[in-house]
Amino acid sequence: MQRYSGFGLVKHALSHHENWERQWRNPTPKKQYDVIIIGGGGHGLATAYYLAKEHGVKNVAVLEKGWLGGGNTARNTTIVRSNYLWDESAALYEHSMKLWEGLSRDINYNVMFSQRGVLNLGHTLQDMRDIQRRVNANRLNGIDGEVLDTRGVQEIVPILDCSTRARYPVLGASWQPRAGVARHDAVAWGYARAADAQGVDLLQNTEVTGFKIRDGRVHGVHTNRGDIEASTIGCVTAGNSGVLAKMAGFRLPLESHPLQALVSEPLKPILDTVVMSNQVHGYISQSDKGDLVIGAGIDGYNGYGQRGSYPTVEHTLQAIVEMFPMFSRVRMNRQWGGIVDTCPDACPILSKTPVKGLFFNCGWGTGGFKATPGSGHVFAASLAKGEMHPIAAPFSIDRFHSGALIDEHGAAGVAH
Ligand code: FAD
Ligand code: PYC
Repeated sequence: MQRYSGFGLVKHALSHHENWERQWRNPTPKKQYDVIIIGGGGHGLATAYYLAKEHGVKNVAVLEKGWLGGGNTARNTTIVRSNYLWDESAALYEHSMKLWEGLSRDINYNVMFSQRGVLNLGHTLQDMRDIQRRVNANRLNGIDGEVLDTRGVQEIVPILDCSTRARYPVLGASWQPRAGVARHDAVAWGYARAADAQGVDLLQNTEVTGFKIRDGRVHGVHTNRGDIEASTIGCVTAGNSGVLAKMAGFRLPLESHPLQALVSEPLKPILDTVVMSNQVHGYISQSDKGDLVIGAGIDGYNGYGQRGSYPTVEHTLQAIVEMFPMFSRVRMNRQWGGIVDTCPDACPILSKTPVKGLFFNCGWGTGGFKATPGSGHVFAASLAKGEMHPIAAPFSIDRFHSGALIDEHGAAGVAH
């Protein structure tokens, strides 16, 4: 990490950014790489970083049609947790959680990972049964979790309306203390800088427009900056994955939906944990800047516009005000949307494809930010070895033929 003297800091603070050191190079694309990663979001950048660092595969390019992190990675609400129901997903998200716990040190970049805990509220007897079951399953998998009653929830969040007057009274919650939030763009920038330092070429404004496929094997890509060869390609394009699969000549069981979020004006510290309610249908945390970070479900229609709609905003704020009446006079500052790719079983796809050498990492839907380190780590191992890593293997597209689906609709939470 670059060190500045006190004088250097003052000079740079007043310099309007002239002569600031670039965090990564802006290389000209080579004609050939060993591995191409399509998509410069967190998952693609993490994949490139671990490929270079852990597998010694350094002749790697990340091709990003826009700017690094400009997809869902820098548009999400940054909730990180690993309290998923089934063994396969618990293993994947907990692998990620452990990497989160050492990430700032590993990539030498402060990703502001804050383990402030996540509450998933229960409002009905069935919610509480599901919570009990999920927490039991989590504990069997060595994942921290507790079932709280109404009083336990109120102690953690005194400003939540836990009264019996509430339309959906709070009967309790699952509580994962190691869960929390992180700074999303720092995650993209941190992985980008670390990958670049390992020799990875980060190619922005480079859009993949087609694949070079011969005899059932991939040989490279067509881009708006010319053709680039590679015999191993990882496609990590989130909401656009269906479009890329079509270019490669197959279909994936994905739907692309807008998912939006909004932030309020900054407030003094008032909420020091994350609260999610599937039933009332909203979730909220407070950023270190003080804004309330708010979201809810996907927009019901399919689309590729990185924008949302008024009805979802209104519905989301109704839910938040219902749970936190004291926020009714807070003003909203900004709203935005991303495009998420949802799978029928609310689990991702990490898989080989019908085209040899072409792998897909997608279908994270509304919940992939938390998986960024783990997904990159196991996907890199899969690309390096040509075989899916054991943690990734259950998420193959074969499950849609075999029927071995992993239904995580319950744990996927509010946004589904
Ligand atoms: P992205 O960051 O979307 O990266 C994919 C990249 O591929 C994009 O940059 C795109 O430009 C690029 N690309 C696409 N097509 C091409 C092409 N043809 N050529 C080159 N590049 C291409 N998850 C959580 O865990 N917790 C949350 O709290 C949470 N909240 C969310 C809130 C919102 C509003 C949204 C939208 C999502 C949320 N998510 C959350 C989901 C999470 O953001 C995503 O699952 C995750 O960021 C996906 O990361 P990625 O790197 O796969 O995709
Ligand atoms: O997966 O925890 C999650 C989440 C929260 C908001 C959007 N996704």
